[in-house]
Amino acid sequence: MTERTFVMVKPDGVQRGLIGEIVGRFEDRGLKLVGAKFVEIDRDLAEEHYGEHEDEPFFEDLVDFITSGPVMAMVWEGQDAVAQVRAMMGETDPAESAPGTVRGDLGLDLGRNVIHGSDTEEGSAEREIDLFFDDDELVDYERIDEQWLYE
Ligand code: D4T
Repeated sequence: MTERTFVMVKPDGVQRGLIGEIVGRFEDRGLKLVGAKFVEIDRDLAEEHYGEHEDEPFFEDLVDFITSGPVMAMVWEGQDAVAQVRAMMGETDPAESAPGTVRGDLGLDLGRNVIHGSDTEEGSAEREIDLFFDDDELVDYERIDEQWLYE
């Protein structure tokens, strides 16, 4: 099923110059970029985005980190995009992530895990896309390789 997912290169990924590497992986896979913005997240947005973790001991550090510098926020579209992006990202902890995944190739530490992608829970991707993007910031278009990507 064609769906959209929210992806963010976190401040560590931006500072380490990994935006191009990460975008390239999703492009090569055949996913389609339908929205992108390079922004600094304010505390309110960060707290809302990570609301499910507000009672966790790591919550304050997490909000500090995600607001510490610019992030690259994106929406990617494709067949099973949510699950495919999660698989390509690796585990939450880079140390437990398989080589070949973004975190398994590009990270070492749980608190600096380079990338965020919506989880597969029903409605998560839509909620996050709405949090970061207005409808008119998302683009409908066809990529010329679509007939070679999908049967
Ligand atoms: P995000 O949401 O950042 O893409 O990560 P995940 O979806 O893979 O994992 P998560 O929501 O469980 O964790 C959010 C964020 O919190 C950091 N974290 C997590 C942390 O600093 N200490 C911890 O013990 C955990 C579980 C890392 C990712």
